[in-house]
Amino acid sequence: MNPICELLDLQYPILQGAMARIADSRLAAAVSEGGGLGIIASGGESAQWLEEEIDKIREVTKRPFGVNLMLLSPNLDELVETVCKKRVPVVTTGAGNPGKYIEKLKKNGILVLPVVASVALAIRVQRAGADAVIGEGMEAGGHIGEITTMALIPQLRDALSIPVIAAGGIADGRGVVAAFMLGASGVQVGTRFVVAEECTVSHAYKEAIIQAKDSDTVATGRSTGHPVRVLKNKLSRQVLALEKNMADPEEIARLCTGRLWDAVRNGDMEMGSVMSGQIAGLVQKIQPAKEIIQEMFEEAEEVYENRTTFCRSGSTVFRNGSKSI
Ligand code: TUI
Repeated sequence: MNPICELLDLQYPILQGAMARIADSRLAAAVSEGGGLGIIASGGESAQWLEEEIDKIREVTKRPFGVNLMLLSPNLDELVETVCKKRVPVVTTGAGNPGKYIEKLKKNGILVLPVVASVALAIRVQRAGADAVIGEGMEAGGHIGEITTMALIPQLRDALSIPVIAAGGIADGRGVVAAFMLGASGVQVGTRFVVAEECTVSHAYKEAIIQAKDSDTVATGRSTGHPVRVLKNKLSRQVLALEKNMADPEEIARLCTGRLWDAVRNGDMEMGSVMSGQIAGLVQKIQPAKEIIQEMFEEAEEVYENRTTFCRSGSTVFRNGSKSI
């Protein structure tokens, strides 16, 4: 049995990325009902909003779900209280070191899966009692670290005894197989779930992801210490120009305030912050979340069966598959 399916009681070892302002109970419920782990993103939201979303997901699914705590949230203590009070099954964390909250969460019977962007932080959270880590490469959308998924996952695997889930650049069966070959026991997918039928973002946001090519994202905000991957547009060009001129980070922060909301709810694709991973170029159509999950894992099986041999004479492990060259 897969260790992530076992730990989280899932049909498929897939987590839905906790996208701030995007991942609400409607998307999370659809992913959980589809056999993965749906996650409600609390970044930018009030404790009351979170409480209502937890109630809503419990009304529509009996399957496990998670809540993400964005560690830069100004109301973080309140959000921690809420997840403990509501006894959510799983918490993921992002954008910081969750060390000091892990004990409290564990005492409330919550499984804790921090998102990490480096081996150093992963070792610290394992020591603090994390149940697994989500290693997120810089191909991912939103707030990112510096290391790619390809380089990060095997290094996490070697450094840790807890399971590793791979995130960043995964949107189809090939990505799933690649992640597992690097040592991951599960995957987390964000960008492809933005275009799920059940995702409540503006239609313009979904369309922008579907239209995007491989080179259409850029990381802005490196100078502020909080790099964020977004689709290139007028806002990203303005931010990069300010950064090039060594503008005051306060000025950049002011320019970006409320921009994610503008993209997500108002469909502003020019001056909104359209967070997206580099894999957007692979995302082709709007589909129900359940279909996305099934398609990814059916493809993963097929890709694994038909893998190309790398050994001239053919080893017993890496035989020629029917489609190999
Ligand atoms: O957190 C994310 N992705 C996000 S959060 C977000 S909301 C936001 N908006 C504007 C600015 C900042 C955040 C949008 N997307 N992914 C998980 C993640 N965590 N990626 C990278 C990290 C990370 C980076 C550095 C985690 C820890 C870290 O260092 C912590 C430390 O203290 O060592």
